[in-house]
Amino acid sequence: MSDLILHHYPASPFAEKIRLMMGRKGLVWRSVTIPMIMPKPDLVALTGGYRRTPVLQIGADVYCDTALMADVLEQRAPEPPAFPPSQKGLARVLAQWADTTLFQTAMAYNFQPAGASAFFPDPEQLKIFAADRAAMRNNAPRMPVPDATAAYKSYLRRIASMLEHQSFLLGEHPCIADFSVYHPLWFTRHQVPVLAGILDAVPAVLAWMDNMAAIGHGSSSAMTADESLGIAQAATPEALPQEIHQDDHGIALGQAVVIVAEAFGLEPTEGTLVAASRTRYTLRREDPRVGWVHVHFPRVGYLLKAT
Ligand SMILES: N[C@@H](CCC(=O)N[C@@H](CS)C(=O)NCC(=O)O)C(=O)O
Repeated sequence: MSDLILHHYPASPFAEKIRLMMGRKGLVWRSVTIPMIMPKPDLVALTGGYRRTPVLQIGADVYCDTALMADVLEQRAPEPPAFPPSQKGLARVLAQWADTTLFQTAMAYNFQPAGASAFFPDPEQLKIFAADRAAMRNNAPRMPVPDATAAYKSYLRRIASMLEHQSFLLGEHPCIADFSVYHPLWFTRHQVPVLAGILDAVPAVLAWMDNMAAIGHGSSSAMTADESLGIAQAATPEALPQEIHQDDHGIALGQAVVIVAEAFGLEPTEGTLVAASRTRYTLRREDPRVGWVHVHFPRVGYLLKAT
């Protein structure tokens, strides 16, 4: 079986979600450190444009977005399950709320001036980072800090109330909702500890965070970007599963397409559409440094267009 190769950097909250999911499943994985800001030439050689963090590579298959990576990990290592059988829909909806609304609110709080200068003590570095993220948001302003603070406090109380009678958000075991809700809070607690006092009002959340942190990251070993590109070059994409082709766009398989995230990080990925299942799109593309690869995106959160 090909190695799981995670392209990420230590301070990435979404990467922390996947690192913990791999820990929960006791997986062994390879770790490629990528830059926090553009340019990311090695990553983009694999994805064809997509630049967000993390990206999961398995041979010549490249998986974009942690929602899709969670499904891939579940298929590869079904035990223990990350999707509670009786609450799959609820778990996905809660995870999606956390990956969007909770994440954006928490990051607006985390990157208020005190957090930003603690995270980037060098003002020049902070300026470069802020410009990169502003471009990713198409220069839309972040939520004002007082509004983000108020909303974050409300969300933390809601999370605390879910933990009143159970150890994890939807029961006695961590599921996809826990991993998604955890990562923005992890950033507050561990990356901008100067702002972590906001968590003191919700001790049940802090105790749950301790339990989440105790899951660990499984077993990883470092790999260079060049090595990972060589692995893609030497591999052949996995055969696509025989799933029903769901055409919602009037685009046939074999057509040239472009996929762009719905919001935040709008770098397009171009290729040939080779699969459009109920849950994901797959593009086939060739790059001089990696040969032919399949790049997979979830449907939710991404726009598909014919070129
Ligand atoms: N919906 C995406 C969101 C990923 C995301 O926004 N990641 C942040 C970092 S945690 C990012 O890409 N920031 C810019 C960068 O790393 O270049 C996912 O679930 O993977």
